[in-house]
Amino acid sequence: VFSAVVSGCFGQNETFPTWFLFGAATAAYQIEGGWYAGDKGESMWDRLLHSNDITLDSSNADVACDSYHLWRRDIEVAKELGLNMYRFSISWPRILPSGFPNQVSEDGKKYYSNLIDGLLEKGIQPVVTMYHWDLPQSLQDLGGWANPLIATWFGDYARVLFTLFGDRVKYWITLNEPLAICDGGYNKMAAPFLDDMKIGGYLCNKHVLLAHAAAYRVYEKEFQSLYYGKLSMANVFFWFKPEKTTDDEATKLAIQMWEGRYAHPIYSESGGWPPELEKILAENSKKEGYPYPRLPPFTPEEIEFVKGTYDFYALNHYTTRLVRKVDPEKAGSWPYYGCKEIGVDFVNDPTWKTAVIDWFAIYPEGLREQLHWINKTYGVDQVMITENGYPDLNDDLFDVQRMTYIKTMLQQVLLAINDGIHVMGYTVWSMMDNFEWVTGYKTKYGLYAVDFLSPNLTRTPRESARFYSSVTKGRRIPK
Ligand code: BGP
Repeated sequence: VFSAVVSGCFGQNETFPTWFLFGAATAAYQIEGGWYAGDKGESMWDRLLHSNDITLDSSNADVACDSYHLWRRDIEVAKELGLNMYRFSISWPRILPSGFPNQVSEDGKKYYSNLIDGLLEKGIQPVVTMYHWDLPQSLQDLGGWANPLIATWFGDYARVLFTLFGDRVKYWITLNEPLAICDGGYNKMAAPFLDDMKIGGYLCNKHVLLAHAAAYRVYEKEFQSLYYGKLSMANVFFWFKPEKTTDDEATKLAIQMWEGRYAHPIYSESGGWPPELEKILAENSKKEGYPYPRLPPFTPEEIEFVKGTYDFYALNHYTTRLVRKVDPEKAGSWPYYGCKEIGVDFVNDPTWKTAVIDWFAIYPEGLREQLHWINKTYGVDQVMITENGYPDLNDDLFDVQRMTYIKTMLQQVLLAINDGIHVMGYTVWSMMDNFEWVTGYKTKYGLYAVDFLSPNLTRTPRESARFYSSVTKGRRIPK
């Protein structure tokens, strides 16, 4: 209250509120290794990379950061950073080797239980992602995210997790980035690496939403009154701005295509697909002679089932792009399928700097603008930034650009809080270098560098880690 009064009377508050969560994130397949340890089942990423050479450095994540063995060191790292929250994911096939709850792995149970207890002992809240892309291969063999039964399978898996860990985990992220699961997985960018966006990808769109909702409803009905946890699905979005005023309408549509498709069914008052987008996509499939609309319609019961399944908005934010309206025929198809559907291209503002990856524009104000958009559009009063980070290709410990990126993003978070948006926390991707999907170990995002050639995969703090720990300790951004 005192800080609110001070900020109200004397301008901007420069410290983060006492309840604010400072975190860093990782994901099971990217760090754990131990791909065949204990009785773990095979995941679709295991299968994909054991049988194809598709990563930039021909690598896979059989060992990765070996967090399966080195989890105690990971907890120390989180502590050194002064985190009060660590976001990690549970590997579905490590807990349920067959994909189904007929057999719960003792080994998997012990592994995550130890990790959660170890974090809590150090005063660090676990924020647990239930699915960060490593689907049991057994379920992929049954059609994976294109099979409507996956909503039930995911609900059953969720029940196992809530039963095992619900007494200790208060923040759950059901799915990480449905956009990457569907638009990536069915557009040859991620496992299962299919080229089937127009049918499989859009089926996936509906099923991820139903699966998320199934997990949310299980918690609501069977666990909420016991554990009082908070759940959400983490959406990844570029923030979009028009290149010129003539691109305003195209930008609104782009926001619907990449943000609304996954958010409108959950957060809007009406529920269901964003109407304008649904119409355009249905016309596109008609034009091609496909008898069904691209976005599979929800029944009225499904709309109600999905609507309102959130306790906060979980946002993975990395960058901002300018939208240019173009002829759909001439639109590019990168980074995600969809540009051709709605007739847009993405461009960089020439005044913005970029990271090593040329599409990764640095425009920190975009984060605050996106937080305002979410708040205004959906009236959500709590948002957690579940990922934000800076890619680089070199191993340098003196990572000034990453440090500056995090600093300027945190400044925007503080401004948003001062604007009255309840930002619950901020999470750096990533706590340490790891296996970055199709770029293998080439792209570095870590606050800590990992020496992948050393026998004990040494974790060493970068300059950005020192900076971030000074923020977490002082709860303010050093000048
Ligand atoms: C997010 C994913 C993370 C991580 C990060 C960096 O979208 O949730 O798992 O990989 O992006 O992505 P990339 O390695 O594709 O640059």
